[in-house]
Amino acid sequence: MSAPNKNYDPVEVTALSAEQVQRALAAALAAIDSATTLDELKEARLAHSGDKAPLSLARAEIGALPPAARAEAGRRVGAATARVRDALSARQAQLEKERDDSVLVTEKVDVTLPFDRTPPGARHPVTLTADKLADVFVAMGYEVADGPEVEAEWYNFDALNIPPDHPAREMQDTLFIAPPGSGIVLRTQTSPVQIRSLLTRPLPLYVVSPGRVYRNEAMDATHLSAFYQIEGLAVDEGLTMADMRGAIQAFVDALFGSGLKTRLRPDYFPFTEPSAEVAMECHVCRGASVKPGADPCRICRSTGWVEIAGCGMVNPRVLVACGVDPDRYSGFAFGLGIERALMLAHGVSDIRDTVDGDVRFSRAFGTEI
Ligand code: FA5
Repeated sequence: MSAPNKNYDPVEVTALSAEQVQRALAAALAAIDSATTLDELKEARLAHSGDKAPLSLARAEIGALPPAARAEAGRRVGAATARVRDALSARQAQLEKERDDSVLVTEKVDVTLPFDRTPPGARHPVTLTADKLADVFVAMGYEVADGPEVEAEWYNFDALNIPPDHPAREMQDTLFIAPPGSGIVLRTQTSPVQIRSLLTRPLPLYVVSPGRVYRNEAMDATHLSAFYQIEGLAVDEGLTMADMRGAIQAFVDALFGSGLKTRLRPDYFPFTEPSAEVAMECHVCRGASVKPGADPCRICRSTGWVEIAGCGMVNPRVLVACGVDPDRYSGFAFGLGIERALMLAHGVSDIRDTVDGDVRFSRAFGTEI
């Protein structure tokens, strides 16, 4: 069955009069003209050229006009619509250009203006010296080992053959940060890393350990209460003092250039036996200041030698404390102060310059800041 016919309900349509078209056109042109931003122009476009705009509605109804009226209405509305379209695109181009011009002005970057940049910073000369020394040993196959600055007394003293009542505990004034009896200290030397390495690493072992240490000492031109040391430890079968001598010569060559003699003289450290004090030929006067009548040398105080490190063969008691068989293994260890080495290498007369934080000190080392 077919659907019932729809009721025919003719709508009477009249064309916009010339006057109405003119008014709609004038309103559109005024809105386009007064749009000062692209957003305002977008609104004007919607209002005067969108589907609901008077001219658009009029155009849509042209087809419903009596044939005789269509041509005239079409021309009138078409011409007005074309003018609106042209005005819109002209204004669009104009506003886009204004926007681009103002962006060029407001976002202009003057690359010739003086800059005010936060300096990126750089590594401190003490760090550079520590790295340089560690690198010498890494190149010889040593590993870099680390240890805590807050250390157990057992590692800092006992295992290093310094029991509680040993007079050697007085050699390094200890800073305690926990109640007496807690067994916790600020490490006074990097030597506890020897113990930590022996207890955790397989043999043979070759380690170097730079790090900060603390002592309850008054600061003066050659003493700090927090300073850096670098420790070396080698434990293997058949190591002798000749091997130790070679290792020491390597770091002297690296820091001061090759050709300086080194000298070992007996010293005492509880954790090495025998122990020695390492001195090197004075790199400034090369011994000349010792001769009668020669100019004095402030670096070596005219002795011809400067002390640079402590060293020795690892005491068998230390090996035993770490479970290492002293009949099979032997070792050597050495330790030196990094600030003191830096002072010697660069002629710094006051160690406090290394902790003042004055950037002029660092710049003198060629550090780029
Ligand atoms: C020791 O600390 C030993 N642990 C070194 C060692 C390691 C010996 C391995 C044998 C085997 P000593 O207390 O001498 O030794 O200190 C070593 C170096 O630290 C000194 O030669 C010196 O360069 C530096 N040093 C010592 N006290 C200070 C201080 N207050 N300020 C700056 N540097 C210091």
